[in-house]
Amino acid sequence: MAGNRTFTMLKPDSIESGNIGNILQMISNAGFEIKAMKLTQLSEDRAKKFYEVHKERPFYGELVEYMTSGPIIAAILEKDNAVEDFRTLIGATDPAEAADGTIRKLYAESKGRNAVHGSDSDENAVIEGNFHFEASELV
Ligand code: IDP
Ligand code: MG
Repeated sequence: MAGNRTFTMLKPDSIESGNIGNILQMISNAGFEIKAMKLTQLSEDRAKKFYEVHKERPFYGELVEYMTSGPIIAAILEKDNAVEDFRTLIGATDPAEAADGTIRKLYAESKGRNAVHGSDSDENAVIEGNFHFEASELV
């Protein structure tokens, strides 16, 4: 994935609120190409593992409960400078702090229920992509 791929999840709130079409359109309009995508639901064990880095944080339990509360869409996206550009497109973790025009500003409900995930480094993009997809599922 060396620099040109990132990993995203459209989180349960974006599916519940009916915004996945709008969000995928924004991702496409920003120049990202979808290399893999699936509708799936995280088990408690898998959500705990995905967010293990946050296990000491006070919101960890709430985060795992929310991320297992309904289906998600997992996807691998390609674009030059994918990780950084996608973080710019989604905006700050808390929608109250997210820039105008970002996905979280438009569609996130709160700091916890914040519509989308975006990898924070090239290394984590690879780890997270591999967590959700087999090599054979990539185009
Ligand atoms: P990020 O998704 O913008 O990278 P992180 O700090 O890595 O943000 O946190 C991971 C996820 O944990 C967030 O996207 C959000 O869903 C949840 N989260 C982060 N901080 C809080 C909080 O203070 N309260 C509730 N949930 C939080
Ligand atoms: Mg993060």
